[in-house]
Amino acid sequence: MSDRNWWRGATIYQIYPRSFLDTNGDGVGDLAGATRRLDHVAALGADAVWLSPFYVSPMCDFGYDVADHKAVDPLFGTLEDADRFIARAHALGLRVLVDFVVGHVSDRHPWFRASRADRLNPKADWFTWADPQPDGGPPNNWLSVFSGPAWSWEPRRRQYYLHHFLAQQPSLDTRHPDVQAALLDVAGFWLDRGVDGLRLDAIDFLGHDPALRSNPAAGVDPGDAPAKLFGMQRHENDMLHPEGEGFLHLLRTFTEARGGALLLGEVSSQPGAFGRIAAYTGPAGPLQTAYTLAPMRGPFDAQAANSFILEAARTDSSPCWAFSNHDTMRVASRWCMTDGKVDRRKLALVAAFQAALRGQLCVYQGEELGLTEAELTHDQLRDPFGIAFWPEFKGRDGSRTPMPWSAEERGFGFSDAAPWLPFGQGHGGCAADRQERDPESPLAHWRALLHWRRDTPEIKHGSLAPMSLDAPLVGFERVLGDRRTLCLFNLSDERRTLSLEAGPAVILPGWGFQLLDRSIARPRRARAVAVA
Ligand code: ISL
Ligand code: CA
Repeated sequence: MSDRNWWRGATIYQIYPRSFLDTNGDGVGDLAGATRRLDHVAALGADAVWLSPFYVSPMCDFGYDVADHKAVDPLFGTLEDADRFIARAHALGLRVLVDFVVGHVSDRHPWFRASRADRLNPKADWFTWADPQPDGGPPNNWLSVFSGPAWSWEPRRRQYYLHHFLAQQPSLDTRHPDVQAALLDVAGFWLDRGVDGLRLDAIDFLGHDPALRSNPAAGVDPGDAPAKLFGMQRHENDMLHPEGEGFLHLLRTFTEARGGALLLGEVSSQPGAFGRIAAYTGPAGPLQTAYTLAPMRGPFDAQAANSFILEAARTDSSPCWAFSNHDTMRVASRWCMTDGKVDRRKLALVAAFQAALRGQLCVYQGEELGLTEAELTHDQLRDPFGIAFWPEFKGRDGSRTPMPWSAEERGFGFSDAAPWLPFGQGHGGCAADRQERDPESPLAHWRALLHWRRDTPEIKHGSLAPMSLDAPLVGFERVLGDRRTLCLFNLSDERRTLSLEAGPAVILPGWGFQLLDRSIARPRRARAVAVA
């Protein structure tokens, strides 16, 4: 396997720097803190680390509103701290991905400051500007993901500008050659500093109908609170337009010419997400891999698991499997509860299922500790998305609370000061140092799983053949050459029996899983990961 293919089957650990480790006592995690705990990431068995944005930003969207792509926000440190992070990661054998917010910038970014000044400046067309309707209203009915219209008025130009997210996040026109050159320059800046890949934010929003036609109306899914407004229309014209891929192809060509870099896309949860992942990551697609929040919207049952298995089996697609991240409810609270409490067996099963899939993995900080979604009061919320939709949707802060490193230390080893968000309920008891001493802990399971994945060629690189089993059993076989591993999962509390052609009936106890080597037809317990 050539070095350029290091990402195949890789596990990418996501660090949300604000909440990882604070080293200067201001209650906010920083790059020096992220660097200090990289040994935790390496010991877990990850291959790479993705750092959420740490660039200069007014932090209206906690860094996803970039005001200077080439400078570190003082809250997080300096450019030298970023260099030290990269060097330390490389010394530990970890690749580094940085977040690349290609679709928009902060309204304080010099590009937008110039563009908004008048209609004739050199950057006048770097963003999507449109005249008002005769009644003064916005040019069409497009909505922002974060609530309200996707258009805001700029009195100096007497025009509206497009923003798919906050009004403070004007959308770039990535079809404009000067914008493309400026973005490639940013990519080059970080590649020159040694990063190995880019996580590309919200790529489904890069293209829209050039005629700016309104979206057709649609029903709202009442169970999906963030869709309360956004889901009131079918997003036919404001996003998912093929032109959006144009810049991604340019970026791929650019990175390939520089020795290669991993491009990891973030695909929206609009219907057809996995089809789009195939289009982005298949043979003619611009990216190596992409993930979507779509699977995180529903329950984890046999039907859902089978649908993920079918997606993982597609040879025309290279998905990245993420079950938690900074945008969504933590997996422990979503899929792993029994009678209101976290069920360690379910945590282990979901982790094993994820780790056995074909493709790449994203593991979000704290997922390896089995952290639950924190419950915050309205006063404690910082996320504008949550503030806009409270109380139906409580936003994303519940997944962004600080990491508990030490059960005994003050501030759980995260910070000496009051943290920017409170710790989640019970998170102190889940601290990493406590789990280090517990061989049955979620951390121990995750370590075993990720090392097993790394050391088992058919799990890391093999094809995936779905098995047709009756619920509550689901399973698949991973195959590489003459190596085969059966991955079987019992999504119930009861023992089940299964006849396999190669051997005797196998009993799968509880919410457990076993891995079998068909050639020897007996359970091959995956080093300490099987749950009985
Ligand atoms: O599916 C969606 C809308 O249909 C959303 O999940 C969307 O893809 C997601 O909100 C995009 O998230 C990314 O971009 C945002 C930022 O706030 C998130 O943190 C980031 O992950 C704007 O930059
Ligand atoms: Ca700090």
